[in-house]
Amino acid sequence: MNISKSYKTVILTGLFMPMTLFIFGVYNGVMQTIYRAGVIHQPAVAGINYYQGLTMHGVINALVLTTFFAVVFGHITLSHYLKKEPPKLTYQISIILMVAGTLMDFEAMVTGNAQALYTFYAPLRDSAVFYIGTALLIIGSWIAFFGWVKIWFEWRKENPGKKMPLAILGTFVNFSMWILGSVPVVYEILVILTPWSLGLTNTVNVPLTRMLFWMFGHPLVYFWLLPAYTAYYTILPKVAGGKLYSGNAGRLAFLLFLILSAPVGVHHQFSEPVFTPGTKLWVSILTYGVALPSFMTAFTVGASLEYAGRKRGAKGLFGWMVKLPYFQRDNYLFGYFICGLFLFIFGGVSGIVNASYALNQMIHNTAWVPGHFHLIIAGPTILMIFGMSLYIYSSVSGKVIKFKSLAVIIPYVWMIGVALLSHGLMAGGLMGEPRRTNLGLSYTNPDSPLFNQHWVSTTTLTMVGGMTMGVTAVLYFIVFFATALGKATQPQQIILPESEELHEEKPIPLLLNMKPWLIVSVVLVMFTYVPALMSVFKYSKPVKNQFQTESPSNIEK
Ligand code: HAS
Repeated sequence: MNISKSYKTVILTGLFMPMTLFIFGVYNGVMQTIYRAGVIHQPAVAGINYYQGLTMHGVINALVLTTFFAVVFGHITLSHYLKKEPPKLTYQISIILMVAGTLMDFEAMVTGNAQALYTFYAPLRDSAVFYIGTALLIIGSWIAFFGWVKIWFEWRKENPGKKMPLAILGTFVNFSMWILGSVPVVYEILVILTPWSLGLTNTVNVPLTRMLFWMFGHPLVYFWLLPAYTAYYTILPKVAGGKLYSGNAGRLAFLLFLILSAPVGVHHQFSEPVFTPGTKLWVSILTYGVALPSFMTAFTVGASLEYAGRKRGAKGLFGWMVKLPYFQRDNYLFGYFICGLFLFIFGGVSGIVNASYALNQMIHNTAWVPGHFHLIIAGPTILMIFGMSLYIYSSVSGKVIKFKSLAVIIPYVWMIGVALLSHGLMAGGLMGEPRRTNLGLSYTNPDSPLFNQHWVSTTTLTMVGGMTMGVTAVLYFIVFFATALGKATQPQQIILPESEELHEEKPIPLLLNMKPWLIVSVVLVMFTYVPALMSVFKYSKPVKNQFQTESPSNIEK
């Protein structure tokens, strides 16, 4: 599909700007591993302290890059399948809010006025600039979605009886869940934290803010994942040389995410005394439930890959794994997808460990948790962003991808880096190594009375992984920016590889209508959070306490 100039500018800005900031995100990630391995025994390097760096790392990588990419991928998906552009006003207002919000966040983080990490837990306090910037970033992404809904209804009127394409269902599920989860955090930010930060109120209800954050925080993690799932179902089978094993299974998986992603945030708060055991048990059960659509995906995507491998001449039980197009210059996307899937197996299994209340007591707040989530965020999420950003930038700008051979090997080296990093973190976590701690000041500093030699090897392994990822990211930046800054020599268009379905499946009405699923989703959220909210108000109250990241002492006293 041809593309208007303004839409093209919005899409390219939505890729170029966060990818530029990602340089800071990556730098601060590598620095984390160096501090923690005890190579540096200082609270700050180059004017950026440990928590400031960790805040930049989390906010840029997990909030900014992922949100921009989800919006850009949504634009491309909707326009590719519906052959329409969303209303200009929506995509322009959306990008303006997102860019303005991101610049505000960046300013606050660079100047040290936002150091409370990507979870911005009170009573740590960030500047109002950071809070408002974050709200703008989120609200901007909603506005893009409203534009897609409009063109979807237009298309449906023009194409009566046609099914919603699976990729659009994936995108709509993702953004419906996103809105459901992000309304509470926008409330937290604008109604509670911003006035508190400006000094207009002098107390804050800490458990309430944490609960509102995690009502958002869990849908957020699936918001990172679902663009990758959309690509696994609708693009990967094609680039693997096969077909999608079952479209209905894909539809069911997405719809299950819609009802189960939002009500499970309390599983991040199992250790908090404010919730009752009943709420924790209920959320634990739902958490096992939300693993189901991922198990289904493992089966459907696995079957699609097996079909592709057999079509390529594979024999025997596992021969298909060898026949897949791993290192092909003209099919570089495959590597980004398969490496993400491989890492996700281990990320998913570790998530299931976390979901058990009893096992969670062992690993909560240890390095195991970042070990778990790097296997997913730095796995399928970032690898999909890497691969598809190159693909989209090249097709929309008409610029040929530079250093293609490098682009082919990047995902494999990155995968090795992530595996080492996460293995180090998880092994350390099982020995009690804390997360979110500058270990180099104490536990991995031989001169400190707190020195713990058991954590030296695990943090060193983590650092080797982190450095491998850092070097690979630099290679990726070379490919991406060389492509982006090159000359346009090809037609500029919106185009996606489109997988066919293997079977002509009977349409199932329930899988073609999002409405009942949306209703169940809201009911489950109420069923979980009304009792949770009642506990919060029963067992906690607003306090005057305030802390700074550098010191554990209460500033109020
Ligand atoms: Fe999680 C903490 C439970 C999935 C991200 N998680 C986190 C945090 C993040 C995060 C960021 O119950 C920390 C937040 C913080 O800062 O405190 N998580 C789960 C469970 C799942 C899960 C049960 N998490 C994710 C996903 C994330 C993510 C997805 C990001 C995108 N997580 C938890 C819990 C905590 C937690 C607790 C709190 C811990 C604490 O105490 O703080 C499940 O949904 C996972 C299901 C996944 C699978 C894997 C399916 C495998 C597939 C690949 C197949 C491969 C193929 C290739 C087909 C069952 C689909 C084969 C071909 C070849 C050739 C090999």
